[in-house]
Amino acid sequence: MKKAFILGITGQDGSYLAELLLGRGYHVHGLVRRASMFNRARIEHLRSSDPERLTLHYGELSDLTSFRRLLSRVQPDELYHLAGQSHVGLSFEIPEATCQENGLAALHLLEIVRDLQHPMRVYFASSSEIFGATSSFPQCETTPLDPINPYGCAKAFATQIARVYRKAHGVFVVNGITYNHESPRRGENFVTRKITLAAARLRAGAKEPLRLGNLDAVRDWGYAPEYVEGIWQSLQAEAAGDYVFATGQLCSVREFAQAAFAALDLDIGFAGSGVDEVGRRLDNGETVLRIDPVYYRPVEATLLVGDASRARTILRWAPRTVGPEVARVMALADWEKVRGETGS
Ligand code: G4F
Repeated sequence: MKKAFILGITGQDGSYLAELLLGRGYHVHGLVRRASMFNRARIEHLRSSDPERLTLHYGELSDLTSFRRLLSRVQPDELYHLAGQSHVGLSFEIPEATCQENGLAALHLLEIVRDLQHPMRVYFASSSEIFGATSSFPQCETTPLDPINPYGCAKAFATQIARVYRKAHGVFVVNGITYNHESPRRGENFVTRKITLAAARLRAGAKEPLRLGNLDAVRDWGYAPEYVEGIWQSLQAEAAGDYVFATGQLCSVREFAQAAFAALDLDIGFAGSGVDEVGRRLDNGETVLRIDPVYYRPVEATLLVGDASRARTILRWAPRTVGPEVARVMALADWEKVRGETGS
């Protein structure tokens, strides 16, 4: 039985990946942080359905000696490094922690893997944010790195150091350069989930308008369960390499919001501009969306849109759910959740 180790198993991608691996007969190990509150909602169903093949270990990647001991005991065939501070906006507030968790931690991990006798394949969760201010559209694996926020800088460092370990030390390490990928399991402080939850609550009768930052920001939004398929496939390939995982299509925050509201039969129109822009229901004129500059970022990435040709050719991976359709799937899931909670 193949063994996989997932760092970040309690997150959106980690939980979908654990499901996929268990479905493929793996024994899955995951590292979880000791905290006063449980944060395992996304994998609770797996813990009860597959207790023999899912093993959780308390630990921290920063506790290097313990983590090294754990890895040499478990001896996984595949190691997925999906952990870290994942909020770009927050990285302006906590840049040092972000760079520790998203940059230096990858180097620590590679050093451990390099020393271990047991060979393992490593996946590193890189990000479109490594391209930040690029003027190349769409971006691919060879697009020069040009990050513009602490999060992107940390991911750029880790991506490049992984390339160094691949070339210099022969470590089988893959950089998955993923563009935004969302799902009903997305954290509530990311714009997509914030929108779909607000739409569901509005439909259930809530009156408080949704407050967002830059509605003109555009992203290449895909569907997380499809991205973990590519992540797994990338470690099954003959050779290690970098892969862009993206839809190749752009959608603005405004368009995403419109699609989410429309999925719940709430048509909204926009009026005004800048901080005075508002979203109103077309049927009754009610204001359901306002701008709050607190959510503006000091700098915004340019047009991050990915070319996934390499993943398509080598891994036979292709996204199926794109932008507005992702919004629809998430809004319907949140509506079910809110309906259950409120009895609507
Ligand atoms: O949902 P976001 O916070 O995602 P962002 O910054 O693109 O980062 C996500 O995708 C990256 C690429 O895959 C990952 F590396 C990263 O870990 C994370 O998963 O923001 C998306 C856009 C931004 O332009 C932001 O300015 O939405 C804009 N936005 C507008 N109003 C908002 C809001 N973002 C948030 N979080 N909250 C708002 O109210």
